[in-house]
Amino acid sequence: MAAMRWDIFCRVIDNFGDVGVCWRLCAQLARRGEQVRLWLDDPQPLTWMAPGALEGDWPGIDVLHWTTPLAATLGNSLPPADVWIEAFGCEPPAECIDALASRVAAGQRAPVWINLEYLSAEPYVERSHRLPSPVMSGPLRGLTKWFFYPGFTERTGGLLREPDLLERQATFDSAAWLQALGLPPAQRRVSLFCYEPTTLPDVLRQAASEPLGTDWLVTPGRAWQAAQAAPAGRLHALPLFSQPEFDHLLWACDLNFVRGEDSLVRALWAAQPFVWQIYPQHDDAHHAKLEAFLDWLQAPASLRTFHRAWNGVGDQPAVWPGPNDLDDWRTCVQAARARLLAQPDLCSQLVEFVAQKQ
Ligand code: TRH
Repeated sequence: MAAMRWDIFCRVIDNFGDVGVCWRLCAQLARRGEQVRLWLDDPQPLTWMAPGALEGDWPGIDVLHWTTPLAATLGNSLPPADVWIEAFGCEPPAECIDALASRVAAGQRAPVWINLEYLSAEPYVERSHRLPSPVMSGPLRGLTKWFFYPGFTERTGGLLREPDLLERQATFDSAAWLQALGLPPAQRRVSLFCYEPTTLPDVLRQAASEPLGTDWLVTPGRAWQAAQAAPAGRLHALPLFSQPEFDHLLWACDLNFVRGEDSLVRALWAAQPFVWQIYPQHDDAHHAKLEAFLDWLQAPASLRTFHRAWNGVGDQPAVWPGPNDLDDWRTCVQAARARLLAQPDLCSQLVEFVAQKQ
């Protein structure tokens, strides 16, 4: 199949997940020889997540600053794309919509237009994946967008996974990596990437009271600030890592606390025990999303209870895992990962879907 030109539109709502997911997709498409333009309203996180991205050091990827209004050099003047991906339902820039409307009116073909949705294990994902969404109003009325849902089962769009992931993991030397960071050897090493779980102070205290001792490797920003509010035990402040280095962190720890969307997927690939803090929604819609994920994960009781407490659901306290619990959690994650590895990855499925719709 000939290489295509992809426009990926991303508006940052908050945090790093929007950029993180879009960048990963861009990198994987570019590795397959595709030409990608990533439209970002806030490109700053790429300075640490993907060094060189803003300087044009990544072959096949152009990062474009999506301002409102759009700079005169963008919009109409760029060669048309074969595919439009609007990430998480963001509308493409008005200037791009108008330019496309003129091209369509002149008889040119419209790009395959995909709405790449948020990740969830809830049943609606299988029902909605690949459904058409007719454009009912505006200059592009009459065109069709397509829903594309990431997910954990075969009837979804799958998860982002690099083709060389297993190879990278197999050759990773965690001792050398930790030493290079200047981190001391530890009995139990735990990474912390979270929002502000109310139970965090209690969890830190429980871990600190154990004879084994726990070293917490804490990511900058919200996690570090939350841990600082009630510090207990050995806390190490981490720098902001590039995405590949963030993977190394997860591979080097005995237990990972992750959050949002993209780091959850990375924790699954890391195959170490993990606890997920789900992105909170105002109407508590995230409670059902959490339960659906725990069901899919086939989480043992101790892992379910910990997740609920960590996410402020119900009234049972978080109980710091003993060695047997951690073994159970690891077995569960490894089985889940094996199920996922048997499914095609998101980028491959997306390319195939686009080819069908052209
Ligand atoms: O930052 P997040 O909380 O993002 C969230 C979620 O995506 C959520 O679903 C969405 O609605 C909200 O943003 C707007 O967590 P997430 O998804 O794990 O994204 C973090 C990204 O940052 C991920 O790609 C990993 C990356 N990262 C690094 O590359 N280096 C680092 O040092 C750290 C801490 C993160």
